Amino acid sequence: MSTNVRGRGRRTQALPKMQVSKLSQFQEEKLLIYFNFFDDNKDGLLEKNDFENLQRKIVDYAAWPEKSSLANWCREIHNTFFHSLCERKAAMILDASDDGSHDISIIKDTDTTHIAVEEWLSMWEKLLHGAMSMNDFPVWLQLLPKVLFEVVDVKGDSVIDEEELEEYYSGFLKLEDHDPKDIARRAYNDITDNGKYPLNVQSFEQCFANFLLGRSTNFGPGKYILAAFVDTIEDKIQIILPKDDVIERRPGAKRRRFSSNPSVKRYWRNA
Ligand SMILES: [Ca+2]
Repeated sequence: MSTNVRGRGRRTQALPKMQVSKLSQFQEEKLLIYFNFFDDNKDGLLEKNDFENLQRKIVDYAAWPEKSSLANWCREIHNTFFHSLCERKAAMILDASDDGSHDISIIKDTDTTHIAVEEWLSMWEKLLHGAMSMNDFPVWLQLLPKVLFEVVDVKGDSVIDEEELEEYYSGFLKLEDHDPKDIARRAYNDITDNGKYPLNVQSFEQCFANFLLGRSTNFGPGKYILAAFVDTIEDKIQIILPKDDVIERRPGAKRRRFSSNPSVKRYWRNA
C-alpha cells in the first residue's frame, strides 16, 4: 500500500511512483543469498556489526594484517556500501512521507541504522533497473567485486586459479551442499574456457555482473560467485544433449540467439 501525502511544501500533487522493472523471482532468490552473505549473525537485518564481523572474517581468511592497505581498503569499501544503503533507506522514508513516490509498505521501520530484507530487495530493484554491466552501477557498488576478487586471490598474483576457488568455496563460503573441488573445477573451466583465458579481475567482474543481472535460471557464470544455483535445470538438460549442440538447448526450442560479444558466447558454450 502506498502513502500519498499531498500538499506538503510547494508540491501540491503526489509524484507518480518511479517505474522500475520488477525483480524476477530468481533475482530475488539470488539477492537473498547475497543478503545472507553480509548478514553475519543471520538475524534478518544488515547492521554495522555484520560488516565488522565480515571484515574480521576476510582479514583472517586472506591473512591480511589488520592495518594493511588491503584490509583498510576492504573496510572502507564495505563501510561505504553499508552507509549508502542506509542513506537510500532514509531517502525512501522521506519520499514515502513527503510525496508518496515510494511505497511505505516495504519500509519495515524508520531506523536507518539497519536494512531489512524487503528494503534490501527494493533498493536492488532500482539499482538493477536498466543496468547492463557493472559500469551502470554507482561507484560504491562497482567496487564490491574488486574486493571479493582480492579476497579469493589469496596468492596475490592478480589471477584466480582453480586451487584458490576451491579454497574460497570450502574455507570462506564453507560450502556444504556441493563438493568444493568439483565446483571449483567447473567454475574455472566455464569462466576461463578451459584455461584459455585468465580469471583476472575483469572476467571476475563480468561474472559478478552476471550474478546480479541474470533474470532466469539459465544464467551463465555468475552462479559461481557465491556457488548459488550451480545445478540449474538448464545444466541438467545440457547433460543429455550432444556435446557440440550449443544452439538447441531444449527439444522444440527456437534457435537461441547469442550475443555478438565473444566472451558471452564463450560462457554459453561451456555452461
Ligand atoms: Ca545481522
